[in-house]
Amino acid sequence: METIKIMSPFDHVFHNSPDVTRATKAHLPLVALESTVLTHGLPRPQNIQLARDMERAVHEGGATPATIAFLDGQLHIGLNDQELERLANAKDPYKVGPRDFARVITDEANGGTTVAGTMLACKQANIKVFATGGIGGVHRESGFDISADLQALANIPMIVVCAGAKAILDLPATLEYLETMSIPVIGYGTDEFPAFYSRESGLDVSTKLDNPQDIVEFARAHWNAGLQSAVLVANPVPLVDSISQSEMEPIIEKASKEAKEKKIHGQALTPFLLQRISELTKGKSMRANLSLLLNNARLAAQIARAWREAEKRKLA
Ligand code: PSU
Ligand code: MN
Repeated sequence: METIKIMSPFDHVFHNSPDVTRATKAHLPLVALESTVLTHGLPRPQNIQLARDMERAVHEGGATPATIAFLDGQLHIGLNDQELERLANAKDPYKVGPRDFARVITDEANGGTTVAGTMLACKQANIKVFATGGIGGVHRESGFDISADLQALANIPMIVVCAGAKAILDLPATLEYLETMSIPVIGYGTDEFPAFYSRESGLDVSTKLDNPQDIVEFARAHWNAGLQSAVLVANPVPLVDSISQSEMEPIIEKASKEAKEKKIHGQALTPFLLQRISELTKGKSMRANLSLLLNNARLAAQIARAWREAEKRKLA
């Protein structure tokens, strides 16, 4: 079926890569990947290595990866290797949430899109499945620092695969917010909400599901019921790379205290905490972070395939 393209004022900054265009036209499975993890979440050279590994994991899972980012104020849905490298080495890239779109466009700047920023781009590009590391949430340091990720999850209907919310956050408050905003939290093979570096948190998910087909069926039922919110899939970090909550907690407390003393707040807080925790664990937390990111890319590819299968059955 021919689709009629409606031009919007946003079109002149919006670019699908050739791979993404091909996959979209042929109704092949697509997985969006965020880029703040490259620009602000990981140091060089781990960031570019990870970006390539995540793309490969999605390919091997039978889907097309679409890393989303701003280059020179243009929003790219899908980056080639050269563009990935440009982003990973960009000087002072922006951290782009939804409120920063206009700024990065008018400044013609480079930027990594956060979970919320990536979801906004996915809405424009009509991508339904997205893999990240850990979503943002309610910070411990200030009850008013609530990530825009939660707003996006409340308003953009897609399946978001994460390893829980980042453990640096107030997890009970974050889960309450997700409930208030009618965002289902699916534990993938678990009843417990994973805590990013750790598989355990002592907190509940709203549903436990064990395979990609069931997740897709659940998401369809959710949207058919008239809801616009995302479905959050919480996929625990692989056991071999996980760190127990009791080992992580004193380290997170220490990093959090330092952030308060240094008066670090706003956009800088999450990158500061992630980096400080990596130093304090001598890189162990970063290994867990890399491992969970890859694990989420793999699961997202399976879900994207199940999504396309379900779409085909619906049309048949
Ligand atoms: N997951 C990671 N590392 C990261 C992030 C997620 O493993 O750096 C990023 C995501 O892009 C998320 C952002 O949207 O951190 C949250 O930032 P804030 O708390 O300022 O909203
Ligand atoms: Mn914040």
